[in-house]
This record gives sequence, C-alpha cells and structure tokens, in this order.
Amino acid sequence: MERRQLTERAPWKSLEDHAAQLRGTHLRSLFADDPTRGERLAAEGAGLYLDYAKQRATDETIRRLVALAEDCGLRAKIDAMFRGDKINTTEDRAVLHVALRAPKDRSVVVDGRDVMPDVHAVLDAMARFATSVRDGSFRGHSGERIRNVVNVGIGGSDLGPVMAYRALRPFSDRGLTFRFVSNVDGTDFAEATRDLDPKETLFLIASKTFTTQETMTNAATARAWVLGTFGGDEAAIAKHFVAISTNAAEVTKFGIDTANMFGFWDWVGGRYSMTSAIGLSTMIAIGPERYRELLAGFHAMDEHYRTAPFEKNLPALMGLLAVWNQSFLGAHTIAVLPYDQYLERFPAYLQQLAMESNGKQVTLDGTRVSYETGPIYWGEPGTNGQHSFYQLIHQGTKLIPCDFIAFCRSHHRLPPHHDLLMANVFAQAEALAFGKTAEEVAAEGTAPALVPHRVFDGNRPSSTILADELKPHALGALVALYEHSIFTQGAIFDVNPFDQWGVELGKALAKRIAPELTSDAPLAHDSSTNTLIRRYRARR
Ligand code: G6Q
Repeated sequence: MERRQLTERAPWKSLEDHAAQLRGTHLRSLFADDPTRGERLAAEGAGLYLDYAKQRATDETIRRLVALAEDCGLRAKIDAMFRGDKINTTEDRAVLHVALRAPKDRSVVVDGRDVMPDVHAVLDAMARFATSVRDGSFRGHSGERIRNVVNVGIGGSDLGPVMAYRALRPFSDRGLTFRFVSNVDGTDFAEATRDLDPKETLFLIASKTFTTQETMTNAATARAWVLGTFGGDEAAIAKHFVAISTNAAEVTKFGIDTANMFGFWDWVGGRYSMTSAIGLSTMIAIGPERYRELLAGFHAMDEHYRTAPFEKNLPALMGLLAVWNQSFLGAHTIAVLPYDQYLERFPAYLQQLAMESNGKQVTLDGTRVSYETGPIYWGEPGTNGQHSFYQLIHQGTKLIPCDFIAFCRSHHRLPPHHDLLMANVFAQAEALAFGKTAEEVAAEGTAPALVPHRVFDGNRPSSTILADELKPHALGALVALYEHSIFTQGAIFDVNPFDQWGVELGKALAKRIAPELTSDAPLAHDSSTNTLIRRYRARR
C-alpha cells in the first residue's frame, strides 16, 4: 500500500488538532496553571541542560510529537545512520560522522570494511603532526619555526574550523596565529596574509574533493606566495603545505606529497566533517589532548541521541520542537543566540549545517513535498543582537522561536560582566514568553497614546541551552546536539539531509561565465545577465 504524504497521516492530523486547541493559550496561563512546568519541561544530556518550558508546548504536545517521530521511523533512521547504512541515497553513501568520534573498540562496517582502525590511524597521524608544529620540531623550509597556520577551504572545509577555533581560543596556543581563507575574493587571501611571513607560515589546504574552484584558486595563490619567497624552490612545498582531502590524485597533482596528506572518506559529508582531518587546524590550536575532549563531547551527545527515549532526548526534542514551531505554529525561522562571545561564528556554522541539510524540495523517493521543509537558521551573539534585531522578535508581526545558549561560568573573571550577561539572557527569554500587557503598561503611568507602542504581547517561544563552561567537551556536545536535531527534522520531513544538489547550478554557470568575462565572445544568456556582463567587460 502506498504510504500517505506526511500531512495526511494520523499523527500529523492529531498535531494539527492539538495546535488548534492550544491556539489562544498564552504561555502566561500555561505557567500559571502548571507550577512545575519550568522544572519538568527540561532535559539533560552530555553535560547540556535544555529548558523548553518557554516553548508553546505541553506534555501532550511532546507526546504527540514523539508519536509523529515514531510514525516517521526516527528510531530506525537513527539506527541506520549509526550502523553505516547508505542513508545518503542520492549519492549512495553511508553517513558516518558519528564514527569519527567513536572510541577505538567500536566497529562500524562500510562495504565490508571496519572503518574504525582508519579513523584512529588518521587521528594519530594528526596528533603527531599537530604536536610537531606546536613544539617547533616541524619547521619551515629555511628552518624557521611555524608561527602562522592558514586553513584554506570553503563551506564544510572552513565553517567548522573557523567556528571551533574562535570558540576554543582560551585553549589555543597563543604563540600561533590562525587565519582562515575561504572566499574566492582575493581580498580574503590578501588580508589574511598581509602581515605574515611566508617562512613561518603553514597552509592547510582543506578540500574533500580537491577540485573546489575557490579553494584551488586560493591554494594556487598561496603556493605562488610561498614560492615567491623561496625563489621558486619547489622543495619548500613540503614544508609549507599539507593537504586534507579524500582525493590523493589531485593532491599529488597540486604538488603536495601524499606523506603530507591527512585523509578522510566519502562517508563524511562536508558540513559534518569538523571532527575528520578537517579539524586539523583545531587540533594544532588546542593540542591533541584537548581535541580528544572535543571528540568525547561529540561522542557523549551521539550516544545520548542513539539511546535516550525521545521524550528525554535533547536532539530529538529540539528537532521536534523545530517542526512544531514551523509546521504547526507558522514560524519560518529559528534565531540562534549564543550568549558567549567565543561562539561568534556558531550561527554562521549552523546556517550551513541546517539549511544545506534540510533545504530540500523532494522526499527521499523524489516526490515533491506538500509542506515546508527546513526552517531558516540565523543569529548573532547576545547581547549585541538585543540592540538591533531583537525589536522584531519582541514586537514584530513574525513568530521567531529563539534558541538561547549560555554558560554558567566565563573564561574571564571580570566581575560584573558574566552576571550581567546571564541576567540578559534570562531576561530576554522571560520577556519574550510573558511580555507586558496594556494594563501593566498603563499602570506604569504611560500616556494613553503610547500604550500600544509599549505593549509586549509575549507568548514568543524560546529554548535555553545551559552548560557549565565553554570547554572542548561542551562545544562537541553542542555541535552534535544541532547535528542530530537537524537529522531529526530531516527524518520527519522525509528528505535527504546529506546531499546538496542545490549548489550545483550556480557553480556550473559560474564556470561558463568566467571565460566570457575576459573575452568578447558573443553572449547567449538572458538579456539581464548579458547586459551585466557587458557592463563589467567595459569597466573591469
Ligand atoms: C558541505 C558541502 C560544501 C563543501 C564545500 C567544500 O556539506 O558539501 O560546503 O564542504 O563545497 O568542498 P570541498 O571540501 O570538496 O572543497
């Protein structure tokens, strides 16, 4: 029998009914009628505490969402991922970022081969190399100590490394400078290297395919920059370039000895690759010991996701609440608001993770969906956002569920900063949920004409993720929390979160346009594109 579309099935319908019943129920009354809600609607795992009491949801909502998850086969899908089944069906690949952080004694078999010995062999090689850079035994071509590490990569080969480096700066070797070059805009390379000495600089060319236009262009520029210093002596390449890739043939073609290559595998998706060799910059920054703590944090959340019942399972709950807010309450975006300056690039990292994964228009079997798929993720660190876009979240006409992320302890004991930061995060979630009524505003003596302007409707949902301190373990757990929340959403929407065909068309057109810009060949695009190209040709 053909399976009905998601929105036609009983658990979905039951959630629609439930949403209709809850419509008009304010978070104020949910809290007033249920004094233990704030303690109950929370869960803990891998060192993270998730408060979802300020979501517009009840125990019954969670029960119905869990029923939806079960109906969508979430449990079986999780098991299939961890087992190494080829769940990335459009590319016929297993999806095993979870194996990258699993302990040595695990066995995960793909195509008849246990991948775990390979995973640990690469981790050990990375550790040896990272140590040799950190202790100065690996030196540049002219014997100088390496003081600068430049990661050249884009997308999944950039966003995780940048985010992790920024997040873990308190643990990084401050004698080393780290830079990240991603954009094909030459400004990125020029600004990243302008104050660096090539003799002291190591480039990590991070590219799974080693064919990506942006990365290969930047890598070639880096190569010329280094060789320029060494009078073209190609022997310098081995001392200033390492490759992180799955493509040994292209790495060799570029001139990097495969002895200086750290491999990974086709079962690691780009945006899920920060715990593969793509994490080499992170490991050089914080050292192998701290890097293992990061992996342990990921693994702890992986295990929590794999084993905890859905009602207590952080990624499952977050993923299901994202579906609830979007599909049943009409929200289209999720604001991720870390109250920790070190997480400044976390929203950017999540944008890719979430939107490249679940920004899909067909189900696994190719049927066009009749419902919305992945929500838009965006955000900024607090409290800066409070002085800009929070206005719309508090009083605008759109419903924007927020994820607040905060830590009980700061790396910097600078009273009163951290208490003030935390006061702000708790206050924002409270203000969004409860708001301020017209009566309350008027009672403050506000002029009647101003009352409507100063009313806060409240009833705006948020979750708060609280951890003790932003250490490598906590960062690993946090990233894995979002990875699996996104997996949960993908499982409900029945899409493939692990391909990204949507990035291909633009890439192909850019390839066609690039030579046209520097020639006067006739143009056969639409009239708008033709006119823009002609104008550029005339003025470049
Ligand atoms: C991620 C995407 C994409 C990819 C980049 C870089 O999931 O596949 O962001 O990471 O296009 O690709 P390479 O690592 O192959 O250069």
